[in-house]
Amino acid sequence: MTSSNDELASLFEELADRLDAQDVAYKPTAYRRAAENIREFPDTVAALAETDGVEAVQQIDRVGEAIAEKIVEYVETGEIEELDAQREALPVDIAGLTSVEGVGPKSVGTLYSALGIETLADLETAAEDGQIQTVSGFGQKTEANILENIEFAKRAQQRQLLGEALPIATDLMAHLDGIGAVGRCETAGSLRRWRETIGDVDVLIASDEPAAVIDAVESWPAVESIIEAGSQKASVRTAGVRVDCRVVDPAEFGAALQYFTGSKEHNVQLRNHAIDRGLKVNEYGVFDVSAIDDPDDGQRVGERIAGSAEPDVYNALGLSYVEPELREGRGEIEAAAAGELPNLLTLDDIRGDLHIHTTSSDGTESIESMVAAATERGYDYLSITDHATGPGMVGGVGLTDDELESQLATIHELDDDAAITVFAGVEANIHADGEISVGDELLEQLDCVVGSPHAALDGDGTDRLLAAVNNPLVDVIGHPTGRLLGQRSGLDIDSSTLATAAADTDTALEVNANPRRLDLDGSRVQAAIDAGATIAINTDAHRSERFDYVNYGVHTARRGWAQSDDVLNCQPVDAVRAFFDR
Ligand code: DGT
Ligand code: CA
Ligand code: CA
Ligand code: ZN
Repeated sequence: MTSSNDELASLFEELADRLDAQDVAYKPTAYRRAAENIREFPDTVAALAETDGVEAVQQIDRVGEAIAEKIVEYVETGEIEELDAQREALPVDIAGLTSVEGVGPKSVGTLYSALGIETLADLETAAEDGQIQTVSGFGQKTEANILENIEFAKRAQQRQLLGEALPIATDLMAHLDGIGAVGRCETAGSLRRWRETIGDVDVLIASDEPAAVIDAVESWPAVESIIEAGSQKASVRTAGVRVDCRVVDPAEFGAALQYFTGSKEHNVQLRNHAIDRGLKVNEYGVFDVSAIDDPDDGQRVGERIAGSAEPDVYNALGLSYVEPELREGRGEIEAAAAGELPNLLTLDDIRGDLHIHTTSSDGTESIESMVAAATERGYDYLSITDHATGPGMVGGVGLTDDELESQLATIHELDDDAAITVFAGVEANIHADGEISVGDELLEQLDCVVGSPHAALDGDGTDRLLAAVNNPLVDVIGHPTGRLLGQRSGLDIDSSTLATAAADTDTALEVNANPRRLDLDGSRVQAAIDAGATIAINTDAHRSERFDYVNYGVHTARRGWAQSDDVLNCQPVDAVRAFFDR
């Protein structure tokens, strides 16, 4: 199987980390930059290496002959000799160890030499025993931080990004779709609720022929190993993800779908709501048990009043249908009972994107190309928000104020000819002190100013973001916490305080739709909306294909109870312009 760009890039990042751990100069930076461009390359680099060889691979920016040779070596042999040698020289779980916030490759090298730490478990034991603080360069405070952050890293290691799990689930569903024995088939669990990370993928299949369905699951080409296979259930592993498939009776499919979608909290509240009404709800149906002496005596007791269709399960309990994204036990049962659930926005409500990049900074397509793609999608408007120079911008990425000024003129010219409205914008850095990395005079001329934190992403960020929200020239706060799922937790923020200020100053808070970010997350969106703030759902696309990420943003906003009138880029262009001007 051909390696994806992502896998290939990860190898060079691992090599960079290992060299860094041994204090090798320059090379790590070169490998990291190459990795970044490999990851973003529009075609499959491994395929290119296979067919056209070393020279062809060198067309990738920052990939020189030495790196190109390693790519070809990997494609031909499945190994990179230098990486293997480095793995032997430093036999540590570098990805695991560096996933602990505050532990970089250099610390890994030092801790290995001083204490022989190879794994996360070693690190935890050493920190608990107070050994870390004895190593030169590591104080008591660092040790305490490591202990605190290791929990997050351990949990993150066991969960997959929604963005990785969803395509896998979609592939399985397509496979099952062609099987005669398969009736209705739906994903359940956290994936159906669009949670940003997934413990495992759950799939439910309605069928009267479970054996044939289990066979079909086992014959899914993506299966790497079969964890267990029974008469009604099969669990398999693919690409590091566990997939649980359950076959259920079509008459009970709706109840099973409700039960296995969760969340656990939602189901507990739903069960209590049912008991209060003399009803029983479980994975087999909703049952009227008012005439039954012991409702707990068996699963299918009393009169079945719902089971085959999921909406009937809610309706039989006197509730309006609760969308999966709302099922987190955050007040949705009470709202459903009162008929006060939000009318959630949908993908069709999105009219434009207010945060994207082009070749002027670190994007891979021209402004014209991004505008054409947005027009093709049926958008009414697009904001061009290339990076301004500043901290967190590696390798000279980012525009100076002068460059931004000339880009602004170009965009306004383009806007005159384009079929859609093109806003001239910028993504400026919000420094640790809350200052913005672009001069006021220029910010005033731009239509759309996105301010985002890019560096110094730990500790409490409320005051820092408040300063930006209160800056009248800032229109949108981009990826407010700066978290990267599974990598860093980002800034702590008091969502309500921030949202109240954002509502007062007409500043939108972003849901960054990149599946590595999904920042704000659902509960923060809910807090923001409760405080009256406006949300913007942006992809931060660095190439037009990534406009598709908007779907992750929409579902994340739905997890935060968002309706279309809560979202800036669900509004017509004049309303958006007026919002920018306020
Ligand atoms: P995950 O996989 O950790 O991302 O989260 P879920 O929500 O997909 O959880 P999972 O796969 O363990 O189980 C799927 C659903 O099945 C879960 O959301 C609710 C239901 N469920 C599982 N175990 C229990 C339980 O012990 N009690 C209740 N009420 N529901 C459960
Ligand atoms: Ca699950
Ligand atoms: Ca499961
Ligand atoms: Zn951006």
